[in-house]
Parts: sequence; C-alpha cells; structure tokens
Amino acid sequence: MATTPTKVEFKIKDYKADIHNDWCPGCGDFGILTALQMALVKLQIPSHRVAVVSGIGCSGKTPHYMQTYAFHTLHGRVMPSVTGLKLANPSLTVIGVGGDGDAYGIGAGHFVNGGRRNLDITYIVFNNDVYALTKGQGSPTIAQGTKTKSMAEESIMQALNPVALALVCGYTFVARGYALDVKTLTDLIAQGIRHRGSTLIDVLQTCPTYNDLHTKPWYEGKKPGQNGISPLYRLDQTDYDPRVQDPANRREVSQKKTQAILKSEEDERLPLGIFYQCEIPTYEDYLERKGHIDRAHPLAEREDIFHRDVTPLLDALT
Ligand SMILES: Cc1ncc(C[n+]2csc(CCOP(=O)(O)OP(=O)(O)O)c2C)c(N)n1
Ligand code: SF4
Ligand SMILES: [Mg+2]
Repeated sequence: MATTPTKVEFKIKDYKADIHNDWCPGCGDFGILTALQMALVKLQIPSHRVAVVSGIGCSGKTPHYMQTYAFHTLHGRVMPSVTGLKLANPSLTVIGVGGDGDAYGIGAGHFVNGGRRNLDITYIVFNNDVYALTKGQGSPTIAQGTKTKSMAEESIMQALNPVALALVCGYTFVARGYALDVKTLTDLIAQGIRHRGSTLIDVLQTCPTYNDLHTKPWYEGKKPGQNGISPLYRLDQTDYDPRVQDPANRREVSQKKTQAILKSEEDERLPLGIFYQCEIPTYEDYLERKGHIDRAHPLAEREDIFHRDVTPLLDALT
C-alpha cells in the first residue's frame, strides 16, 4: 500500500550547530543569530541549501553556530566570498554576516562594489559602533564627539551612515534592525532573504562589554533624561512606503532613495524596518543572458571541477 510522505518541517534546532558559543553574556549577537535561524525556519529553507559567510570579529563567529554550509573568510572579504559562492551555485541562499568594522571599514571597497552588482544575496551587518574583537576601538559608525568606555578619546571623525551608503552603492533592499527585538528582526531578515537582489540589513547591536553608550537600557529609553521613551520606532507602523513601484521610472527611484536617506539621517529617533526596496534584474540574470552561467548546471556541480588535474598549473608556477 502506498504511503503518503510526511511533510518535512524544519525547526530551529535544524539550523543550530552543536558547538560552544563564546560570545559574552548579554551580547546582542545572540539575538541576531536566533533571528537568522528563525527566519530560515519561517522560510523553510533546508539547511543544506544555505551558506553563511562571515568576516573577522565577534560577529564573524556566527557561521560556526549555524548548521548550514559556512565559510569564515578574511577581515573585510565577505562580499568577494559571497560573490564567488553565489555565482558557483546560484540556487543556494547565500547570507553574508559580519561587523560594522568588517563591512564599512576594511571591507568598504568590496561593500560598495557588492551593491553595484545586485547579486541575489543577503548581507547582515552587526553594528555595535566598535571593533569588539580587538577590544573596542571606535568603528566607522561611532558618532563624532562620542566615546565609549573602551576608547581613549572622543571620536573626531564623522560617523558613516550605513543606510545612505548602501543606497548610493545600489543595494536594492536596504533595512535597519535591532538585535534585541528578535521577532521583528526575524521578519525583516526573512523579507530580506526573499528579496531578489542585494539586501543590506544593518542591525543595531548591543555590546555590553565595550559599548556603554548604546546599551539595552538606552535603546529602551531607560537612561536618565530619556523619560522612558525608546529612541526606536518602526517604519511599518507609519505611512512610510519604501517600495519602488516602477523601477524604470528614474524620478520615482530618486524620490524613494531621497526619502530613505532623509529617514536614515534622523538621529533624535531611530527608524527600524525597510527604508528602500526595488526589484530589478540581478547580476546572475545578466550573466545568464550572456551565457556565462547556467542555473541548471551550476559550476559547483560540474564533475570536472572536482576531478581536475591542477599539476600543470602548479608546475607552471615553479
Ligand atoms: C587584515 C586584518 N586587519 C586587522 C585585523 C584585526 N581585527 C580582527 S577583528 C577586527 C575588528 C572587528 O570589528 P567588527 O568588524 O566591527 O566586528 P565585531 O568584533 O565588532 O563584531 C580587527 C581590526 C585582522 N584580523 N585582519
Ligand atoms: S565583546 Fe561585545 S560584541 Fe564581542 S562577544 Fe562580547 S559583548 Fe559581544
Ligand atoms: Mg563591530
């Protein structure tokens, strides 16, 4: 008698690696890790169809804690690795993760050109204003005139605005999340993964060890002078509309980018959610049209890649 196959349902445990986590207690990274795993549950993507790539930093340890394909690359090199992976196997869900220093400091050039390509990837940046792994020096996102307990002096440089940077680079889904609101962040990451094109989600992340300015009580509005009012609010609870209806309409695209930049410049209160979204062809689409990639026979599955004799190439180098 034929039996009806039972539907496989992926649970959060299917995305969790059985490995000791050495982030500090209370670190916001835990919230982002859980939200990423929950987003994969929400989308029901099998773990063997996901690859997570990180740079160097506390945030760089994220792929170790994921039960997916994973690659811990060099400092600032998330984008080149993500690009190679996606082009070798376009049907994989490819997710880049890393710190604000990694993405907007040492990796800034790659971040810029990653946006220009509009690969169908998701990049989640753990933004804690500091180079946490190397003991808390100010990162490119630390506000001018501010100083955390780990910095010797106030920063005299202007802070970089990740949302504005991503917009001018060409990312087609640009959002900001908050690490300690796991439910909302889960939804945001799921929407980012679903988006067909390059997604940047800059996540405000608490680092209780080195950043005593942007703490959990500060984000909750519980510090003296905040009168219990959180600086955070959600764009999807306002009449803000981030979506471009007609990508061919340059005027609409400019108008939507301009409103997103203006929103991202608000500093009295911090908007969370999607700032900008536009569906246009991806880098893979263009390469496919040119015949350079074949989604049905991706490079990663070609037999000759695994059984290629590279001896002549090595001999040529000696
Ligand atoms: C080429 C290179 N330069 C410098 C370092 C030292 N280094 C390791 S992590 C790091 C900064 C990490 O900060 P961030 O990217 O914000 O990640 P976080 O630790 O805050 O998560 C630096 C400068 C390195 N590993 N490689
Ligand atoms: S140093 Fe900061 S970012 Fe790193 S694990 Fe500890 S709390 Fe998290
Ligand atoms: Mg950092």
